[in-house]
Amino acid sequence: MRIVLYRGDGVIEPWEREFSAVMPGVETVTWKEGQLLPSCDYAVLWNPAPGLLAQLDEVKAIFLMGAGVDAVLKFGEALPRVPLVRLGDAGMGVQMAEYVAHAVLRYFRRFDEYEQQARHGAWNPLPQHAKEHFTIGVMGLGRLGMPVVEAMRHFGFPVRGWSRSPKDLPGVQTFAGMEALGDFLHGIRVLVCMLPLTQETTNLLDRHNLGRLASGAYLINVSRGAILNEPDLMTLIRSGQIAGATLDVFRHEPLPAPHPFWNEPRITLTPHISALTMRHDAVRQIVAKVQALENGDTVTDLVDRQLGY
Ligand code: NDP
Ligand code: OXD
Repeated sequence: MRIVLYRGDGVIEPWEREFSAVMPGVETVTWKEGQLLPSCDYAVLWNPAPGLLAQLDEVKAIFLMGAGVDAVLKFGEALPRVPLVRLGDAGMGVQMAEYVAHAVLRYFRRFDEYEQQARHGAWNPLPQHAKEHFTIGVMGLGRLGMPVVEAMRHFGFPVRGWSRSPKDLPGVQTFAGMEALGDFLHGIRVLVCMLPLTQETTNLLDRHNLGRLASGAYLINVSRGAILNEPDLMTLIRSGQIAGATLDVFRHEPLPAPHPFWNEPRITLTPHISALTMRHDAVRQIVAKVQALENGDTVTDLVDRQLGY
């Protein structure tokens, strides 16, 4: 069996080593712009180049080294019509829960304000927020959204969830579809975005929708930058309607040097690290799916090209 491994960032050698360790008989090949690819059974990719995609019509499936699929679906008809398989949780769910729990608790327990106070030598206990009014809204109740919901429930916050299709989750107030978006957003204190980037979700977090949150609400975006209208967020933060944000993803990454987010103290930035691909887990998951396909079995985590995730 031959598998082509490709990453837009070129860091492929550790993946080759991991595949050889888990699947000793497999031949892994790499690809460089302009090369003719030998016939391969499968492709395992992240941020692929169009020149490679054009040579993958004959593979049995394309596996992605991550959970987000927007960077491949953007190729539209140029993407070979073969099964496209994203990573499942593969160790990312717990990382998302850690990241979001940290950002929520930092805001809820006012650690951000205590950090500022400490810098000025101020010993000044602040009034505690009332948890029963501190509703956390999670947009996207998928593989990575659900561990976040569970973490928030663990801490006893009132939790709302929003998804495309209706869900029944114990202890969570659920909302589904665009028609329920207004009711979902109304009065939320912390909004967590865990949605995939699709035609429907692009620019969803704009002035209008963010303006529906409770006054002084907080935003956490860990999914994709283009879901957020960045100038609208700046306007709402400057006006005080939004208290601040923790952002891990941006419309342009790395975030360009002159971007106003860099100099806004109410925004905490991280460089797209909220849930990293765990190579060890990812390769084992992909290899198990390759074996399932070879045995004629179905696999989970197939991408629905119509839905865009
Ligand atoms: P899933 O596909 O498992 O879940 C997506 C969720 O979003 C589902 O609940 C789905 O609803 C909901 N959804 C999709 N479209 C809409 C819509 N139009 N309206 C309402 N709800 C919608 O995705 P994951 O949880 O695995 O991942 C989410 C995203 O996180 C990824 O797409 C990726 O962009 C991002 N990500 C970011 C990382 C980082 O480090 N920053 C790392 C990994 C992923 P339904 O349940 O009805 O289908
Ligand atoms: C992913 C990501 O989608 O790293 O896996 O953002």
